[in-house]
Amino acid sequence: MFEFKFSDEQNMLRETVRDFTNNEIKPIASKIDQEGMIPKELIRKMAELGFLGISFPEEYGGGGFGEVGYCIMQEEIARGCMSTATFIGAHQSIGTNALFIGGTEEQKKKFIPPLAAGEKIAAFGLTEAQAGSDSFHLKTHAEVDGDEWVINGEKLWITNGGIADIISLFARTEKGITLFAVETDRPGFKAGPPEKKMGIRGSVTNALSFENVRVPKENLIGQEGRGFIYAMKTLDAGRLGLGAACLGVSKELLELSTKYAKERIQFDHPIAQFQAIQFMLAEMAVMIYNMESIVYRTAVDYDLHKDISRQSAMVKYYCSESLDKIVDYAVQIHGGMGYSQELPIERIYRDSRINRIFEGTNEIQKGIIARDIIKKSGRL
Ligand code: MYA
Repeated sequence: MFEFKFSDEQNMLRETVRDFTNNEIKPIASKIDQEGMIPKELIRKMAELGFLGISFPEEYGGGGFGEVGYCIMQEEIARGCMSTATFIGAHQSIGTNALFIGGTEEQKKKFIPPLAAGEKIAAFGLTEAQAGSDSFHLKTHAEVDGDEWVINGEKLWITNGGIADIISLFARTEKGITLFAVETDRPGFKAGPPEKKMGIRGSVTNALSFENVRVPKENLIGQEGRGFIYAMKTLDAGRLGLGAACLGVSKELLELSTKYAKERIQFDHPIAQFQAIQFMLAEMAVMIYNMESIVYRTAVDYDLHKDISRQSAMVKYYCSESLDKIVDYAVQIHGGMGYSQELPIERIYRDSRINRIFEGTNEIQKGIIARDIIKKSGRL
């Protein structure tokens, strides 16, 4: 018999993160949005609770909860604040995970513990002005000079770029795209001002420039020329975590919408009694059930070290498209109140839209899915 069931430990993790979100994140989520930053104090508290390295094995200072645990945590964090979920995702799921995926044993032992403990913050440096969807054609480059690599180039749209201590940086060398760990206190590194965005305003996004930035040879992560594969493998996990965050906020929206529909009286009846509203709630619930099913099925496979490239592209595509429909229904059900800044719905509406764009646009995800289907002659 196959049973879909979380362990006691996983349920406890969910409870812990949910309490934290209710007590520490929800009360300041609107402030985070308005002030365009996540308070250092909140980051410190999350670090203390082990949230910033929850997925990594304990031997590298992580929580040992794997991808399933990471997805549970991101679901609960996103219920309160998508800016905070984005900060965590950029730090843990792609920034640090790239070093974990590509690094040698020695490099993992060196770089992962301070990041998993949240003593240092990471960012993922792949995107450039002319290398967004076409990430393979990035131009940032690195040349050897004695015992060091010298890096030159510009990165764009880097989440956490302006607050990171370490960038997992993808640069071109003679042997192809290569991953480097670049500490941001090295001379020649500069972060531009935070971008002004439609949503996830508390998550900082910056352009970065590298002008003759020197790193020791040991900062070349894994094998020279293997960087693109490391980037793609990292994004496999990142896209899955993004799906989990979409799932969490969708659950929050369904709860808020149901509560409101039961309380709001029109034509002498709670609007929950009207079929037009019921159909929206039903569609939201169906999408959430589907999202939950694919997120955790894929997370289990990731923890079993299976290749999840197609599945995580499906998760990212389906969950972000569903969230957009769900948040739109939530606004509709709440009517004028859904459009007002008095409730969190308006902020969630703005925050949701990015999920169809970052970690690879949904058009790129469909391309990845289609290529795999064609390669396997239609067999899943
Ligand atoms: S990070 C930036 C995101 N950027 C992207 O996602 C870029 C999108 N582009 C691509 O994914 C690739 O360029 C595509 C590659 C797919 C188009 N595992 O021939 P190729 C190998 C292992 O397919 P291309 C961001 O936004 C492949 O076999 N290997 O290349 C973060 C081949 O190898 P070989 C793989 O045609 C924002 C080689 O690579 C994989 O150029 C912050 C080349 O491949 C793989 N998976 O197309 C986010 N794939 O040559 C924070 C390929 O040996 C999020 N290969 O045969 C936080 C969470 C959200 C919270 C929000 C609140 C709700």
